[in-house]
Amino acid sequence: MLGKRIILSAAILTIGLSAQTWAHDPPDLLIPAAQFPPGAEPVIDGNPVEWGPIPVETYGSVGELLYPVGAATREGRVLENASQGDINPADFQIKHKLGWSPTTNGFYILTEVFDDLHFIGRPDPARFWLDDSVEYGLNFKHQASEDITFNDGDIVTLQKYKFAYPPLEGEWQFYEPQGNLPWLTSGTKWFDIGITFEGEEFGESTYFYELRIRPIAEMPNSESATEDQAVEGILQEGMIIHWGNMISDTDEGGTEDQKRETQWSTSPSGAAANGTTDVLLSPVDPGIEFVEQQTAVEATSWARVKAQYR
Ligand SMILES: [Ca+2]
Ligand SMILES: [Ca+2]
Ligand SMILES: [Ca+2]
Repeated sequence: MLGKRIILSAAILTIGLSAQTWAHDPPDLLIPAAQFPPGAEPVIDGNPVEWGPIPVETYGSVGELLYPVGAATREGRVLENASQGDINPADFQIKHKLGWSPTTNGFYILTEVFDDLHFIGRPDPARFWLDDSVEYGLNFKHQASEDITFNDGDIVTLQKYKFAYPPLEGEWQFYEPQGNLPWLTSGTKWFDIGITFEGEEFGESTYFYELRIRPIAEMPNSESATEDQAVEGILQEGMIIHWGNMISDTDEGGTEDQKRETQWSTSPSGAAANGTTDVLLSPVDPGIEFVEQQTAVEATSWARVKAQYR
């Protein structure tokens, strides 16, 4: 408990010192989310077909633009002195695309991760961050870091959605601050994720993480929070929300100290998916030829892949 308190104090100090720069991080970045017209919203199955026509240059971010964050940047680590874009594409590549829909009130994410070795082998299944994993945060209220509330017993305004896949002893989805609410899990009204891969499941591969998140503007940070206590945030065109993300690469492990070689975010303060990157909810882009629906063949084969891991 003492250790936890010390860490917490250090975190508060850090936030206090850098509040200005953390308000919207990085301050000059605004990522537009493509608006899906009705009927063109992605089916959450890990099949990225709906995302094909959406240019990542406009509606997303790629490895060369991301910042090294988290444990990998600590003293003595490979990335200690790395800066934006210092990613080795032979080791790890990341592509994020963002979308949204006023019809479903959904915020959509597709993250494509190439990895020379997809590794799942942490000693404790709960410590997902030691394995290849993806983490996202959403702060609907678009708050500066110092205004986000995330403490026990508080009203929380940041939700985090974290995954390490495939499951280890059944564990693969992790939510913060509340991870054990039966109404707040994948496949509910509040969010859904579909994950697939091409290549070797535990080798060289590209994983596709496809998410739909229905924003929770605020809710009690309590193990007994009920669904009707969650205040839904309504997405509107022209609105800016805060998105957080951190994608981790581990290529070897099996011990408590296994290496997270690289961890990348759209924001220098994005460790643990802190939600500080500005995302603009764009109008429908007439230049995009949206995929109205998947073909039946595609839907069937991808659904089967997904079902193996449910
Ligand atoms: Ca899909
Ligand atoms: Ca790697
Ligand atoms: Ca890896």
